[in-house]
Amino acid sequence: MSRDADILLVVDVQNDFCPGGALAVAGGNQVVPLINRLSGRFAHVVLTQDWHSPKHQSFASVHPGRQPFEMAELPYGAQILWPDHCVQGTRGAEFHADLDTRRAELVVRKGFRPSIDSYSAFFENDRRTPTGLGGALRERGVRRLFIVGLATDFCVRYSAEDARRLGFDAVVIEDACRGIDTGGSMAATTASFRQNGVRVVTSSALDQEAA
Ligand code: VGL
Ligand code: ZN
Repeated sequence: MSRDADILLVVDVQNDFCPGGALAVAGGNQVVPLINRLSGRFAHVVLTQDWHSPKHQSFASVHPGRQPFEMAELPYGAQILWPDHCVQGTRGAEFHADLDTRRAELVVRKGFRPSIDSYSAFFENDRRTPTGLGGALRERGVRRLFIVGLATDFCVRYSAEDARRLGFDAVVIEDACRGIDTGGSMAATTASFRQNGVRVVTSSALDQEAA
């Protein structure tokens, strides 16, 4: 697993997605020790960081009368409205204090355009505006991504789908992820992974493969 064509993609392990944060994912903090252990075993580690402008259009607070977790129609399509979270420069947007970021070679910040959300590490939610990660990984000869982090049913899911769409192999390490689960999103994620050829493994199965 230290193959040069593999990377570990660590998605949005930030305070706001951990207990006590603005968009807390149940058990979000529990992935940290496991991800730290995994990152020591990969030759290449890339992080993503949800990094919203203040008054971002994905925030329910900017839509009068709307509540978090409701759906809205934005110019690029349907969008879930979220509590304000991961605002640039805030504590909530910082990586979890125990996440070992020392070996990260690249940090992809996303969601900074005020009018469009970005779940995926590769494309914003119009699914066309690239972040640049696809080109960066291709130029470096990466062929396979192992994906971990928060949240399973949003940023992990969209990143894995887009990785497949771009022709990379995608492996989600499920016990190193936690989900939000709103409106059937976890079930939809399981179905999507199956349909799109995203492999789902446990970290212990990976340990055995490597042994
Ligand atoms: C995420 C909702 C809004 C995620 C980010 O990291 O999965 N979810 N912004
Ligand atoms: Zn966000």
